[in-house]
Amino acid sequence: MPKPPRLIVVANRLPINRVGSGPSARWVESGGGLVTALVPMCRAQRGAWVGWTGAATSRGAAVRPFTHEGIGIRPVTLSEAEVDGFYHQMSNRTFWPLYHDAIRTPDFDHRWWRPYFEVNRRYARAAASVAGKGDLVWVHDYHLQLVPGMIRELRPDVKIGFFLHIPFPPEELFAWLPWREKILRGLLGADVVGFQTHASALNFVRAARQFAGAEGPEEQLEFEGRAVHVGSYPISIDTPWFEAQAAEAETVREAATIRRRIGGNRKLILCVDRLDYTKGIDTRLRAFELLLERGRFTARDCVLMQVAVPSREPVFEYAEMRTRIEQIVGRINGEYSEPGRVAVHYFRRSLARKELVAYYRAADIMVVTPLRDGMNLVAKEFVATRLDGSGVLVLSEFAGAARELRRALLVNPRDIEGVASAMEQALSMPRSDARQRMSILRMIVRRHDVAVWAESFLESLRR
Ligand code: ADQ
Repeated sequence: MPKPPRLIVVANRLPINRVGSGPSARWVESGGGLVTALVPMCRAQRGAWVGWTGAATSRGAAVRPFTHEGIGIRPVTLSEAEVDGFYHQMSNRTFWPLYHDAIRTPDFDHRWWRPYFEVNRRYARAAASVAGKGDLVWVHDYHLQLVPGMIRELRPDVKIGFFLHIPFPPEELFAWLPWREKILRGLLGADVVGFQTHASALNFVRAARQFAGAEGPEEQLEFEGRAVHVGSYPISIDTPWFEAQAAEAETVREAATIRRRIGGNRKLILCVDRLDYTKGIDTRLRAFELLLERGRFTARDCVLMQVAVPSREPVFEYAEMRTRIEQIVGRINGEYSEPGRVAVHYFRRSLARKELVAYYRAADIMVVTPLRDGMNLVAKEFVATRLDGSGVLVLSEFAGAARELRRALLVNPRDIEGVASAMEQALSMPRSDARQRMSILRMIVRRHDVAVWAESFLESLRR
């Protein structure tokens, strides 16, 4: 009998982190939806994971492959210069801004192409060396866009899938990329190319026809005599985990403590993001400032809590944005706080996942206003924790999540007046209306969790 295919995941990072040092050092599973969804699948299928360890290593120092709790771990090592050229520069200063509507002007520097290409080739070779005939190799995200094509050259006997976690830009923006044809050829090396939304899938199809000579219908392109299936597979969260965590007595206690500490009767407006310019943190703060300026609600009625995880700090645009956000927070608090009633609480730190759930539970309103976002899991996580059906979600139209979470209060994040009005609407929404909306949102995240997402992608790949 032929062996069932194994799942080989190829992602920028491994699903485990090395903690501690010396003989007591060990590998522990990193959190996050992707890891939670794919690790059990990988384990069940005796699969493998190819990824970077997260620490730069000196040239030539390889970390040997090993097995961790039933999963083959194939570490990819990067030198400091490669972490810079491949990760900080090409991935995060070219692709990240370009694919997010060029919110910041992307930089195109030919010196970054070589490390991007070489690091992609290292991942591809690693994947090719662990895959068996007929295995399913699933490549993730914008760091590794050349990998599908490279694996196909090395191993035409495996099935190759690619999923992009961020948006794929409209053809007019994609056209800016000096390496546009190479990137498309890399992606078209896959059998299945998946996106968060139908709009991104369509953008890709147009670019592939225009710049790489792909032909045929939208969902089944023809490229160099092969069929490439293109589709949208909106990612989701580990809903059962969030529900179970929200129901824990400790979470309920923590949430009550948070509420007591902000002042019992004030409504808590919560915002949780990576500190990234795509997330619209500054415009959202300005909208809250406008709300206070209008005077219908004061710092006695409500408080905005912004939890922001530091991210990509070596990149100039991120440091600049951090300063701007901190200035706005200072300005709002200077103008509108009262003794014992701070208008904006700003925490620049990462929270443990359990703590985060307590904050979700404590909130009355969650405001998620990215200028552009592939999906946005925070919005779905908030919904999953609202076990009693309370809470209002204000959500940007430009987050992939808005395609599904249509009963949120949808806003244009650049329309500061509109966002302020949506916050006012959320603050004064009758409880029954809020519950009705939330019950529909909850049904969506319960039906469509991350396991359903992974299975639907893999089903396309097996076909
Ligand atoms: P991100 O841009 O990182 O992901 P998002 O989807 O919101 O954005 O995921 C962030 C994750 O980090 C969430 O799981 C959230 O709980 C966690 N997080 C945020 N702030 C935190 C804090 N202060 N402390 C602890 N945890 C925090 C990219 C794309 C998204 C896409 C995902 C998955 O940009 O559009 O949804 O990948 O495909």
